[in-house]
Amino acid sequence: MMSLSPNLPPDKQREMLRQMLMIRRFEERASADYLAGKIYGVVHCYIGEEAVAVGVCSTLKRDDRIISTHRGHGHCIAKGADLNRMMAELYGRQTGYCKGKGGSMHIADFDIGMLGANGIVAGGISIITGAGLAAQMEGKRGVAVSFFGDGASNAGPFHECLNIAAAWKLPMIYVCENNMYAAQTAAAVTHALSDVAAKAAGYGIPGVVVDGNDIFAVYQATNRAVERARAGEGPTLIECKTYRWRAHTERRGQPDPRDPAEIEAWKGRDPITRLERQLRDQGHLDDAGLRSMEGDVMRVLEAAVTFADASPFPLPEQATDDVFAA
Ligand SMILES: Cc1ncc(C[n+]2csc(CCOP(=O)(O)OP(=O)(O)O)c2C)c(N)n1
Ligand SMILES: [Mg+2]
Repeated sequence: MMSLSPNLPPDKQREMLRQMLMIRRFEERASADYLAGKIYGVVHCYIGEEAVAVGVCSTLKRDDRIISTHRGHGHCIAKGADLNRMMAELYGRQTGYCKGKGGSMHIADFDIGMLGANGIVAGGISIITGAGLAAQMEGKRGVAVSFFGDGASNAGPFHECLNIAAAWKLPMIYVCENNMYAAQTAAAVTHALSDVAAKAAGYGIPGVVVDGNDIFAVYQATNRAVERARAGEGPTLIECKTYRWRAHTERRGQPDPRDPAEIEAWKGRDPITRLERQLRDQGHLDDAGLRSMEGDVMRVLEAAVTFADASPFPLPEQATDDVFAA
């Protein structure tokens, strides 16, 4: 069952589907190219969780700010990052977001309010709470969104930031992507509560649980939180229950202790198939429309790969350029 679609124009709903498809195809390619040795560093795939990034970011304006995690491609794409520069960064090229020296976990684009992926679990929560304070001081009704995992919700920054954001009524939306695991550890091993959202009560702010594979449920919960934040009423914690389809990172022989039956069951709740079916049922999408959308996504992706592959690697003498401290 999918929640009722909000009163969104069909064009916007199709755009949400297109963005989810873009994330999935981008990562399928990134995974294949990583295993083929064309991509360096570490790649953490978001496949299966696409409805969270797209559902949340679809409620935001360009000037609103978000921060991401080590699993950041979905957030980047949903906030409008440039696919060419993203792929070039994964390929380690000069034309990438970090001139090829950062890789997957350091992509940022301040022009679109994307303050960065982050390899430090929970590290982004503090940075974006500072951006929430900045938004409050700017007085332009901007909001700031923190994406983080179930594992990160056990780390100090989560608690410190929710506390101060609640006390100062910062225009924050804390989005926990509860995919039930932190690397190899099941959430049940390290959480006494089954709902991360319940922790909001300790800070006197609303905490809501949503089906993170239902894009409209994510959209509606975020929209309410954004309205509350823009009205100066303070932060909300939204817990999106979801699941990653792939192992923690892309690596040959990467252990995945999860039950294959559990993985299959979650594939049956594919957020993309669910939205596609709903759009078809409403008469907003047909076979030709879907084919053309897939074609567009693949064209953008292929162009990004071609761009990345044709770009130069950074030169040895550029190794310390843009390094501010060592
Ligand atoms: C401070 C810190 N501790 C440990 C790690 C190693 N590490 C990387 S990802 C990860 C698990 C994070 O789990 P979660 O927050 O649930 O995010 P998910 O990977 O499930 O999206 C860990 C422990 C790290 N990167 N940073
Ligand atoms: Mg997790």
